[in-house]
Amino acid sequence: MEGRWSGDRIAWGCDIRPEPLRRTRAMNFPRIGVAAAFLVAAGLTLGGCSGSDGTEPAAGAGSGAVAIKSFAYSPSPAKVKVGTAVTWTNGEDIRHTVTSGKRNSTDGKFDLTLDAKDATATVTLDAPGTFPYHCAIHPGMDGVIEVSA
Ligand SMILES: [Cu+2]
Repeated sequence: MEGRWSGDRIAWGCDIRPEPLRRTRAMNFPRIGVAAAFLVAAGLTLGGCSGSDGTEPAAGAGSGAVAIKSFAYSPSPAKVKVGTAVTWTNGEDIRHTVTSGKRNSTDGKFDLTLDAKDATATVTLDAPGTFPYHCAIHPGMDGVIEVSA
């Protein structure tokens, strides 16, 4: 479908437009955060328009949204396609981390802290694979991201 200018935006056949980029809390890596926020906005736009351009997520691939609640990550595994931003949102007023690698073999790919309720953190993985992570504060709080090509 061809885009056409309509006022201050390009109309793609649906009225969903990306929200303005919001600063997220607990952003230890501002550059990654801004890029990821843009990817999230773009992803939402495409998701809202999926009927018009025919692009649907691969079977089983999700939006990349992961909730933290009751000392657990949900969903886990979180299944995304390469390049999809994975965004964690802290659902409780307890500090958690999203630390890559297994608990006893942290691999240093990412290490994010979500200080309190509604804090978010985002990572975009550019290679397929299975990426375990954990909360460095709470034993037993473990998650997995599965990235497909
Ligand atoms: Cu935790």
